[in-house]
Amino acid sequence: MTETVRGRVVASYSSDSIVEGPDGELLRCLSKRSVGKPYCGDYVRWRRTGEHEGAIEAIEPRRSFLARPNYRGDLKGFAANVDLMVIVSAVRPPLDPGLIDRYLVLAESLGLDALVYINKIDLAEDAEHEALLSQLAEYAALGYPTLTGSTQTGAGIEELEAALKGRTSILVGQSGVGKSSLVQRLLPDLELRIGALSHASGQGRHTTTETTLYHLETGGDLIDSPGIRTLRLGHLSSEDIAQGFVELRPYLGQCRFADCKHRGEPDCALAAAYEDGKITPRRWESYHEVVQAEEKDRR
Ligand SMILES: Nc1nc2c(ncn2[C@@H]2O[C@H](COP(=O)(O)OP(=O)(O)OP(=O)(O)O)[C@@H](O)[C@H]2O)c(=O)[nH]1
Ligand SMILES: [Mg+2]
Ligand SMILES: [Zn+2]
Repeated sequence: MTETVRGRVVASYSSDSIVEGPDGELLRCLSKRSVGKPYCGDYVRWRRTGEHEGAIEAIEPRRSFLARPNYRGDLKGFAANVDLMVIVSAVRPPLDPGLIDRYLVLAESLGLDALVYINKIDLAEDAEHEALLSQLAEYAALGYPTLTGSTQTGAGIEELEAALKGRTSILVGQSGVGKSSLVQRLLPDLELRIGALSHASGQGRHTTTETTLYHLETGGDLIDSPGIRTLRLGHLSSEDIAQGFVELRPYLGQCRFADCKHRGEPDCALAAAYEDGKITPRRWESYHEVVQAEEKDRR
């Protein structure tokens, strides 16, 4: 039998995956059930079975694994070996700070870096622009890098490219915010690669339906993912969620009651921190919203 070769999964479908071989060849690969399901970004060992066809024999250990519950509450993976989560919002559809907070919780739970990006800045009038900048300032104050840009004017693209350099990043966010447009802007030869992918997968491309990995000229990899409306976090404990609001971290475990829900109990360290202005009213409310929504989901 031929030896196995190392490759990276650039897209994963229900029954097969597209694996990129050492010379850039794209192969349609099946994997044995015993191997487990490969996800976009996975490093795998594969064996050739035909022209542009192979079999995945093993999945290498992951340095990160991104998953979220689906509408039924089942945890579904969507990407692996990611370093940076780029949370993309836009001037239109309007910014959803609650969704950004949820993505930050997910990134923190996985130990990923996060960057908050606002696209379509060309559509913002002066007053709107000011409002967006102050919303971004809230995230910058927490230590998250923030950027604004436009795929139309090219504003912010160089800064984004610099942030993506040399690591694997994933673009996440609502549908229509411009994730795929950002990929297109960053990759001049994209049509070519998408053409090759569509051919290999036998699927056309109109909307983003599959999570797909692209190589940047700067040496990094960029994963485009389909937009979502809500991000459920039912797989995380309320402790995980609190950890995901980074400004609350210094006060966790300091309440009088070990099982404090931080909803008006006496000597609540988090409520005291809030009274002290350590967390903004919007984030404090957002924190409670996330915890309560996920408690309801788990019931
Ligand atoms: N004005 C303006 N429009 C933009 C910009 N970036 C993208 N768009 C438009 O926004 C629409 C959605 O862009 P996409 O890149 O498909 O959005 P997406 O986030 O990939 O959406 P999904 O794949 O559904 O998640 C398209 O019509 C783009 O032309 C921008 O910077 N400015
Ligand atoms: Mg898209
Ligand atoms: Zn408390």
